Amino acid sequence: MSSIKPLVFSGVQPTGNLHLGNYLGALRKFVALQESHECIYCVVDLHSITAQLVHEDLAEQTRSITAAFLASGIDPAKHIVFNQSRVPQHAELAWIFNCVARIGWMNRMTQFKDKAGKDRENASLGLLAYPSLMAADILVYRATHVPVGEDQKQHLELTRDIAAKFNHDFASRIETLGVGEPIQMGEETVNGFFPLTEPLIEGPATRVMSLRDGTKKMSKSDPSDLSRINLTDDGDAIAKKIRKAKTDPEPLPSEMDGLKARPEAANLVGIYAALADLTSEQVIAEFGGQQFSVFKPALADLAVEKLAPVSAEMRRISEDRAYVDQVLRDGGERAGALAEATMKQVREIVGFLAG
Ligand code: AQP
Repeated sequence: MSSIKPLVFSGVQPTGNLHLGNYLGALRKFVALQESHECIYCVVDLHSITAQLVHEDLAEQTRSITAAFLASGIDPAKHIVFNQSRVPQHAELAWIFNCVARIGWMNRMTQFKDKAGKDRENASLGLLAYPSLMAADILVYRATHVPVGEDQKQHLELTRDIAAKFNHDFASRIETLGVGEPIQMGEETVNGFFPLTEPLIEGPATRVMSLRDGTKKMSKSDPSDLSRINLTDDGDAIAKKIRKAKTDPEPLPSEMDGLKARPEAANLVGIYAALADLTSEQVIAEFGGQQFSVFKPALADLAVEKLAPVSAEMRRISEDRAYVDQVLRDGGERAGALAEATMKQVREIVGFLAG
């Protein structure tokens, strides 16, 4: 019987307030997948120290992301919610993957290039190795599916490369120990230990853009708060940010093609579609030909209707610190048991002496 079963894993860094991009690109998908899959959702605190080492409020940020998970509708009793640093097997597997992956692979990552900036020599080694830890987060559970935003696609391709190279480099030990599974590699089926994880990147809001610049991703670290809608914003703040969102003077087009050279308009249409569970085509069919003076208030009403209950629930849950900590402790124990089962086999495959 195969021990690789369909399993969803994903994580969010505790590096600031969650925004609409995180919500539509990740959290809402996390919630939907609970119906069809076993899921593990992680607050990836080890990742948060790669770009900036000292965070005065790391513990509070970790609780706040957990509260956002729970407020969005993740059920911590049926699924697993925990913070990464509680399960040291993530870091242990990441070290092995550091020795599997090549420096050239890491140097090509656009997130590393963006975050390291011009002075790459001065970036932390952790920032360079970030995708290796991300591969370990996923593969320590031998997870098969990972819901993420478009920006994480390249890291997931690297996760597949690391899994494939591990399976290849240790092929004979995997065979001898009898711990392999049939893994589909393109047309071929090979005997391997780690699955080739599938990214789940679908829908109209896989890359929500800044409200101030439709060519830049909506991001926690953008200095302008007007560039993003935070999950903690109240109704007035949400409405104000949408009213002030950058647009052009033209009305919305009647055909999708008309959005091609209009990134800000395309972004607002995508956000409306995702919040209303429609396609962008359906939004264009409804609002095509209308001015932004009509579309923006409709979008603001919809955003407030969908986000206000989440932000109220987040505030309520955040006040119950003991409950949030208990969820993370309990999730950490359950995740730790699963991760240790994988690592026992990995240690044997690599050949470390134990016992
Ligand atoms: N703009 C976005 N549109 C769609 N999805 C997004 N995600 C992030 N931004 C967008 C997805 O949210 C999940 C969690 O991301 P994260 O917080 O762990 O890391 P991040 O991508 O670094 O988030 P930010 O907000 O962009 O932070 P900074 O400013 O620190 O870089 C992931 O699934 C991500 O794809």
